[in-house]
Formats: sequence, C-alpha cells, structure tokens
Amino acid sequence: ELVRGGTASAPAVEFLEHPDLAEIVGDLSRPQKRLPTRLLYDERGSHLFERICETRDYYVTRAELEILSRDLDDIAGFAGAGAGVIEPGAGCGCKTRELLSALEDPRWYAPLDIDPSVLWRCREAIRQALPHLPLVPVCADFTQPWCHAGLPVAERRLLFFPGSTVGNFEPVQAQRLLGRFRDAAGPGGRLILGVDLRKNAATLRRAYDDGEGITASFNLNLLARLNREHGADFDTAAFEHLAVYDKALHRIEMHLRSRRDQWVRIGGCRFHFAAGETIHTESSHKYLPGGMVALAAAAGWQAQKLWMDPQRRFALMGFEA
Ligand code: AVJ
Repeated sequence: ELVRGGTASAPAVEFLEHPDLAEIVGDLSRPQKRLPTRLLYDERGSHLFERICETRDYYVTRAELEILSRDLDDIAGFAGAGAGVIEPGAGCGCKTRELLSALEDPRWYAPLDIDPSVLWRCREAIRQALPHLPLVPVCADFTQPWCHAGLPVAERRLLFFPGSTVGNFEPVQAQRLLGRFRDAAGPGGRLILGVDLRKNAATLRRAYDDGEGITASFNLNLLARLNREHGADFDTAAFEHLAVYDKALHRIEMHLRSRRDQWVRIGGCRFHFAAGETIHTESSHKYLPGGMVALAAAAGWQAQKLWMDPQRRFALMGFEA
C-alpha cells in the first residue's frame, strides 16, 4: 500500500497512481481554485443530477422535454431515416428513448458517458424500450479522442447533445468540442443541440441553488469523491454550495465556499483556504440562439432548425455538417 499524502516524496508516486490527480492538484494551485467539472459525475453524482432534473427550480430538463414531445415528429424528420445516433454524455438516456422511438429506421445507438454505472443503466433501459436497436455503449470522456471510426455503418450519423451540456464549456472550448463532433458525424451528419437561453439572473440562481438542496449535495459530493478516491481530507461540512451569475460572461457559476480558515491535504500537497475563499466547480453558459448559430458555424455546422418552448427558456437546434 502506498502511504497517502504523508511525506514530501509522496507526490511523484501519487501522480502516477491516478491520471486525474495531477489535474486536481494543478487546479487547486491556481489563484482562483477550481476542480474539473467532469468529476461531479460519479455514481452518486449521476443520481443526484437526475434528482436535480426533478426539482421545481431546475427548469432546464422540463423545458427541453416539453420541446422534445411537442416537436418530436419535426425533430425526427430532421434527423432523417437510417441514422446512427451518437450521444455524448448520455447519462441514463431517458430523453433519448423518446427520440429513438420516433426516428425512422434508426440503425444503432452509441451512448457515451464518463460514468460506467450510469452507462450500464442506460443500456438496460434502452434494451427494454427498444429491444431490436443495436447498442454500442462507450465509456469515455467525450472531450477526449475516442474510437468513433469503429462504429457500424448508417445512412448518416446524428450527434444528439441535449441538456445544454455545451454550456459547461468556455465558448472557445465549446467551439472545439462541436468541431470534434463534426468529425465524428462525418459527411452528411446532423447535430441536434440543446441550448439553455439567457434569462433573468434570479431564475438562473434559483435553478442552480434549488430549494430542496439537491444541487448543493451534488456540488459537495465532489469533495466527498476526492476523499473517497484520492485520500483527500476535506471536511465537507466546512464548505457550502454557492451559485453566482456572471452578467458579463452570461454564465452561472457553481462554487464551494470555505466556511472557515482551513488546510486540506490531497496528493501529498497541502492547500490553504481562507474563510470565504471558493473553489469554482462548474460554469453553465447561457446563449442567444444567434450566438450559438455563429459558434457552431465556426465549428463547421450549418444551422437548419430552431425549436423552443413557449416561454423561450430553452432551445433545441438542428445543424447539418
Ligand atoms: C448537465 C451540464 C446540463 O449545467 O445545467 C445542473 C449541470 N449543474 N445543476 C447544467 C448542472 C448544476 C447541468 N448540465
């Protein structure tokens, strides 16, 4: 057994032990401390996120499902017949089941997720609902290269990226990601993209700091995960969840704020937290439809369709490669 976090010689060994650890230590070493957003999604995190989607205050999922059910035929028509469907960050695949059932002659479904437990649940759920649809689950970080060349043939590929997950990336990174999706989609490929739209700050703050406290648990689970998986010694009760809207950058940020002056050990390093100091864990950028049209265009996607809920809180957008 390796001794965790105790000695001066520990870091080099521990960095080899887990690829995430070097990034975590680097992120906590910055003037504004931060942690990788993807680490929110372990088994407990995936479950908590699903519960967030059911809270009164988190309107995002409901607005998107409203669009999906109202405009399902039009959306399926845009996808076209004989599509192979790729869904980066699929989670349990709940939203996709409806879309898949509405598609004409879909060839296969390839859900990608970073959390193997949720991918397993996704596979079982889709198998039950659509027993004849070939499934190709891929456990991967969709921001990293993965083997899309190995997928079966189809008339065309459809990239389905709902939930406004694209909003979790800085615009420059979002553009790069959409460019990768274009490569994965190939010639004639389509993209159906979920985009959360700009709205008043109070609504956004409530959505990311819900009254039931589920979002707070979701955010704090990140520290508990570092304790579990990386031998960190975060006192989770000494941090609190915070949602801040940055009006200039049009994004809601999640932070974890230190309730007191304290030190935390991880990966053989010690980090100081002043009382009130925060760790930035997630940004969720909000767009105008036109802004996303331009961003996607710069990544090689031509905007074809715009579907919105009646209150114009959320948009599903259709693009062609
Ligand atoms: C899964 C990225 C769409 O940014 O709205 C929900 C994650 N974070 N509440 C979002 C999230 C806090 C969510 N996405």
